[in-house]
Amino acid sequence: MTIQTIKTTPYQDQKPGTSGLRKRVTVYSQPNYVENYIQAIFDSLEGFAGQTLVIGGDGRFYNDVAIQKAIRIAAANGFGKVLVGQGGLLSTPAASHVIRHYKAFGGLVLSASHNPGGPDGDFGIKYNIGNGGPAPEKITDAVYARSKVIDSYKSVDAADIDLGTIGTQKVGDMVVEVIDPVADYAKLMEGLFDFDAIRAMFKGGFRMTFDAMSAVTGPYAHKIIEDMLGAPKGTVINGTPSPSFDDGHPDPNLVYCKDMHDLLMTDAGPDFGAASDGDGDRNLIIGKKRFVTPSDSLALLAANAHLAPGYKKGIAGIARSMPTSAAADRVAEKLGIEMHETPTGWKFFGNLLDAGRVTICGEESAGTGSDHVREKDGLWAVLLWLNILAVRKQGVDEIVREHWKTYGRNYYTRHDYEEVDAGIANTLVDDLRAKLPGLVGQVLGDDLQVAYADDFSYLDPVDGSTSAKQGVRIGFTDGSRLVLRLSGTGTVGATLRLYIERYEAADGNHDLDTQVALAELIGIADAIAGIRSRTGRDAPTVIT
Ligand code: VG1
Ligand code: CO
Repeated sequence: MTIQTIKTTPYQDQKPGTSGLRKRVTVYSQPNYVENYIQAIFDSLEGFAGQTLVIGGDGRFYNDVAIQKAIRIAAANGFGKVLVGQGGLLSTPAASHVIRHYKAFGGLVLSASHNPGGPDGDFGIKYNIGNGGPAPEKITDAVYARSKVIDSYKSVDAADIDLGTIGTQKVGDMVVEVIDPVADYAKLMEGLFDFDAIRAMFKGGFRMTFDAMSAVTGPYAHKIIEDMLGAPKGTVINGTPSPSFDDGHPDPNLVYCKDMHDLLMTDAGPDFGAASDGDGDRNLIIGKKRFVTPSDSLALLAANAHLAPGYKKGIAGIARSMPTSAAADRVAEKLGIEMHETPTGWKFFGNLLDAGRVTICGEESAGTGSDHVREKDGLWAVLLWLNILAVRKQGVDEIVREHWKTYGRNYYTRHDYEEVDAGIANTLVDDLRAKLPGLVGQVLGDDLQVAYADDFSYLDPVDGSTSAKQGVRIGFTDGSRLVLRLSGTGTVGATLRLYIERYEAADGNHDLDTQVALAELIGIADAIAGIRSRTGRDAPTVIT
């Protein structure tokens, strides 16, 4: 094998966002764009000679091309072994598990998650460290710095690997093992949950629909939900991964899963509906006539986790991203366990999980997970819900209502304004930041008094690092909250996210329509930030 050192010119835009580097396929297919970025990652790491690297992706367009490049660059840089999912597939949580299970040095997760795919869609590359989780900012900052000055990368002159056949091949001195992407993950799930109880529930006539959105979760869901848990064939829909997600938008929310939602709202619909995103780390949960917001789902899963064998000893603590509603905080308080508020993005949970300070984590964006891996995990959340339903022998709606009667309800919504002009969005946020000190103490709307107004800064209690400017928060004395931040995963213009929350006590009214319950706060947010006047939009692009 000849190791080649190939001259290259750096790009200035390879800055990782909330979750890896996401760009249009048209950007990624520029000369050496992939090569530069992967070499910049390896240049920012130490001690991987002879070690194992895991590679897998969500099967989107360009996955196969990028994987072959990644394998050659890994071989030239001295990795001893690559583990790659058959067909290049590994869901993000499964990749995290494979890294941990085989004690790999790290992994490359090739995905742009919920973003659309295809030749005109998005692609993404994320590096995960040996704990199975996304690289912390210390590493992503180093990768970006390196990418701006890189002048060569290493590769080998080897043929493509056959990704279709399970087994061992060689690229020069490096071993490449193509593995079943589902097997190890399925075994992990079987150890965490009461499969017998869930099987019995399906046998008793329980009906569910799982929408894999033509993305990576299909093979996992077919195997676990239909084959292992005995749900009837057809329970999993859109279960074959497609490079363009069958021209869909693999984001499991009420916009892109509207048909399923509408079906669940009818008497004839199934008992339970669920979906996951492009790379399988997000989840959507809908019971018969009851949509469960991700923030509520986090609180409910934390409160009921002990019903699953994997968590029967209880949970050590809970962490949620800052914009996620405070519903989980009330559960932590009642259980007498630690509660942490972190910036957006799973990378901030890693230290807390590694230190054993939290067991369950979640984000308002439909991500929930636990210490079983170091990523959010869509199917895990679905299986924990099924486990809880099977043990409690109640429907989703009943369980949710009981939860609110115990803890109160955090009405919650997120309004996204997508593809806003980046200049306008940045000015909007800057102007809002400048206003914050003057807001404290003011009474807005009828009688909402501002208790605090700041730009969230996080001090990691484990490694002492600080992450500033993580989103504007305006909190009111009654516990209501407005949060505004710019997305770090979009690829065109800027996406403005406005998060709105209001607490209604345990004995309060839990039956309001969410948008109605939050109308006053939504109006206040617009008045302070001038979202509609500045963006020229009269409504959000997506409401979740
Ligand atoms: C979004 C979500 C965030 C999530 C991230 C990655 O980030 O808000 O909670 O961790 O996507 O999810 P942003 O910066 O666009 O708000 V995934 O499933 O796309 O890897
Ligand atoms: Co995802």
